[in-house]
Amino acid sequence: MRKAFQVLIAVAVSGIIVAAGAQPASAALADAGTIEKQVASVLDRTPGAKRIDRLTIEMKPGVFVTLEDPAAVRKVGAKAAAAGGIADCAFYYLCMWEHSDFVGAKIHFTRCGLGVENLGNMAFPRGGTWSDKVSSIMNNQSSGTWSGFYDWYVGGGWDDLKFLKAFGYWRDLSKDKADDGSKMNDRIDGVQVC
Ligand SMILES: [Ca+2]
Repeated sequence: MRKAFQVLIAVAVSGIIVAAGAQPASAALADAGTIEKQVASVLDRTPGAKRIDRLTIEMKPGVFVTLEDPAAVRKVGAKAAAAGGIADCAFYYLCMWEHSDFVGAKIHFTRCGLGVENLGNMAFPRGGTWSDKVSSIMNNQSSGTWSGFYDWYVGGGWDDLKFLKAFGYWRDLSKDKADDGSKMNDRIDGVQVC
């Protein structure tokens, strides 16, 4: 009797989990359409780029763009995402996100010695480029490796804003200032990875 009851409970609970985990077919289709459209847009605007998985495009050797996964955002929930629950930056990488708290589209780098990489040449998944879009950063390269972040000034040159040593991160650039006291958020145009 007791055992049968437990089985019933287990079935009922698993039924609930399946129901909660399922998403309407229309949402899944809309996600797939959004993802495919963004991947196609980045590939169209980036000669030599190649897709390496559902969400990730290699822009050129050592430079990757990862789309935000709409289904993952729904699953984690806006609050958990806002708390920085899904910071996803592999070891040996420098990662930069569209939004604070390491969410939104991500651009990540793993090659040294390339000088200042121009974000104005990197296609952003929903149009435009990565210039003036970065709002959080994680430096997860080899311990002690420095990365530099730059603004392009009107006269034509790189203005260094600030440097970040591995392991380190800036969770919300709207709360950080450049070394000269000016703003950091939505301002970075160039990055010296290492
Ligand atoms: Ca800028």
